[in-house]
Amino acid sequence: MSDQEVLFEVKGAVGHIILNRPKALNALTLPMVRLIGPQMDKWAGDMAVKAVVISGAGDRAFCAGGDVAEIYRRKMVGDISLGRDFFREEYIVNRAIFRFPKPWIALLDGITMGGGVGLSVHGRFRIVTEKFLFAMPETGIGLFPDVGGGHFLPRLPGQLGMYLALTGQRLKAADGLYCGVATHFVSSDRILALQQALETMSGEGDGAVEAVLEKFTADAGAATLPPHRTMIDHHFGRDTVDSIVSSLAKDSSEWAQKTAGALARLSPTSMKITFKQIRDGGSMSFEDIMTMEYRMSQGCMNGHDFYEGVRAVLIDKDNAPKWQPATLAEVGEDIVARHFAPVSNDLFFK
Ligand code: QUE
Repeated sequence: MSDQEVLFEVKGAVGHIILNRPKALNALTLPMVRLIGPQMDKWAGDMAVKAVVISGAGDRAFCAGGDVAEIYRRKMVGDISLGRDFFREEYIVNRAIFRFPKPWIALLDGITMGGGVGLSVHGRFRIVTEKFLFAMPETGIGLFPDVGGGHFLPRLPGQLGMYLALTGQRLKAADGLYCGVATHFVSSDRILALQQALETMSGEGDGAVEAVLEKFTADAGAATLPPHRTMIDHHFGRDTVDSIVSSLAKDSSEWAQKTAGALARLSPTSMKITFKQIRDGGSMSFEDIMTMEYRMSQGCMNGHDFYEGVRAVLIDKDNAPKWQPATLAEVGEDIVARHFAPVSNDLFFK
């Protein structure tokens, strides 16, 4: 197997992108981003390529997220350039996927979190299997659900997006389909045959892909979220993070208490900036959202909780981050506003 971090191959009608860091759960690096962007431009203009299929090497993950541990390690030796460049170039690729002129088909046969969601959810087809495990877990590392989370999350039904954004809740296939982050279920042992069928498909456009997929889709089983949906919409539809938390605290149900307990472990700053991102993103264009998210990313790079969160979850693995500020009450409007202020190298799209 090649040791390139991303593999590209045209087979029949399909341009394949294979994320190839299986030992790191295919976590996305800046070199990978710099390979994917230009290849997308080539395939957008290549008549022979009717669709792009993106998948992950190995049997565990599509993509576990951005390689935030590397951003941390560089920062610790005084190099802040990766924290400046990675998010910017990653978001440019997220936007290119959102605007890609041909069917974008993500094969989500494993862990799909953070940056991996950004490589899939903005395309038309998100195929999931029984190994699919989704999350936007960034509030647990002092970040926020970026890569266009400000676009897709507020557009999910009811308050599901705010719930997933704030809690980082993990979803399996059936719940992914229920929320709308996934579009089709295919059994993992049929993924290779699906790829071959796409390579030999006749016609082009979404309709041709749909005709192939029809022959492979299966039942994902029952979702677990529907029984909690009324509570999700009730609690997560409130006007502030503080009122979401106090609303959950007053609800003695097991689900509400478990959810309140989960929120109590997450970065208070991340929760407050995420709330504004998801509420504001519901009425913004994709491009304006990416400008906002780039500002937010740089706010996090200039703060405390991101480095502490990465340390606790990915470096030392003690899972005991010491957030600063430590409580929601201490996160004032000034701190939130600082994450939405223009930056000197703002990311703008034409
Ligand atoms: C939040 C995140 C990430 C995370 C855990 C979080 C993330 C990320 C990884 C990750 C996991 C396994 C790896 C790796 C990275 O974990 O973005 O290299 O092998 O990439 O709670 O945002």
